[in-house]
Amino acid sequence: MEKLYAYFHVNQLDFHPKYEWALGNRIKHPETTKRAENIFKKLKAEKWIELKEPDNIPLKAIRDSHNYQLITLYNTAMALPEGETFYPSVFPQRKDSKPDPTNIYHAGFYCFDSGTPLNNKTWQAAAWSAASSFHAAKEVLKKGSVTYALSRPPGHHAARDTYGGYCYFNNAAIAAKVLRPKGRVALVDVDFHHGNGTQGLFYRDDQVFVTSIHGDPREYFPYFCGFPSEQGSGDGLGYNLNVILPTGTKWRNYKKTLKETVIPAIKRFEPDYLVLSAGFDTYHKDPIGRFALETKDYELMAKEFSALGLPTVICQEGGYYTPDLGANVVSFLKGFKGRIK
Ligand code: OKP
Ligand code: ZN
Repeated sequence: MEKLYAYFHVNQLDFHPKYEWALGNRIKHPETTKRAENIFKKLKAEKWIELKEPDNIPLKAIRDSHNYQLITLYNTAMALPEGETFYPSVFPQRKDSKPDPTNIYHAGFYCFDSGTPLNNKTWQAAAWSAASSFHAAKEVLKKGSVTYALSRPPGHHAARDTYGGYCYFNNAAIAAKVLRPKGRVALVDVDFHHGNGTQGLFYRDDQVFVTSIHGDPREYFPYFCGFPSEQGSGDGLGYNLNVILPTGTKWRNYKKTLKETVIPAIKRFEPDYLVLSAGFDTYHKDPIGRFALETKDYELMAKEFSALGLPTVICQEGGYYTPDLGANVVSFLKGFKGRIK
């Protein structure tokens, strides 16, 4: 059997978000480097997985998904003194504001939450995270295989012009845009949270079908979107599918939704490629997500996607119960064994 390629660069570890707010309490930031380290360690122990260091990402590939103001802002953050972190505290209404992305104090214009800090290493980590998914997609384009990107920091909340939800560059969208010129792409988001950034990036696109399964946005982050009524617009109408599952959902019901709703919708779209936004904050022990999946369920979930028989890029998103994160990722990747070439 050939090996499953997993992409990761050590520079992704240089960024350390410090804290975020939870009901007025300053809590340790959940998106730690320990997450990636735990995944890396577990991948390394699997003989059938080959770790690959990605090349740099061309700026063009970032610009395909993000505008120059957002890119400029991260550049501005690079000039912050070592150890200094910027948390926006002013979030203007978008109408009539005159933001300047070379001024770090204007970051709130481009940001939609208070848990996604900027410092002089944000660009580096986010760009190498994007490089991991970019090169994972390039490999799939070349070989028609299945690859995994250990994309940390995650990406699915980042839109063309905004960041938030621990996300800076939309890694999965960047992967999808590598594949898009060669065929139709189904992008499936199984993170506990709605992939608002991804939805926005492809909302008017009929060549990329975006579907997300998540907790109720009336109760959980990102709160204001992710509803089934959001179905795309213009050419993209009918190419966006949001599915909300109840708090506490276990594999039995998750599977039912996959089999009855999500997989049939993917098949109707007749995609040539599959991109997965693979979040593991659906885990029963996750401190942020509120579903109740177990380690073995991730392999079963992956088998449902693997059965589609599509060239596939798997991008890491959330998952905050660090001790079991690597095991959950390996379980998921096992579902694709036998599809590796
Ligand atoms: C990122 B991803 C908890 C607050 C939650 C934002 C959650 C971001 C999730 N105290 N804040 O995994 O989709
Ligand atoms: Zn999440």
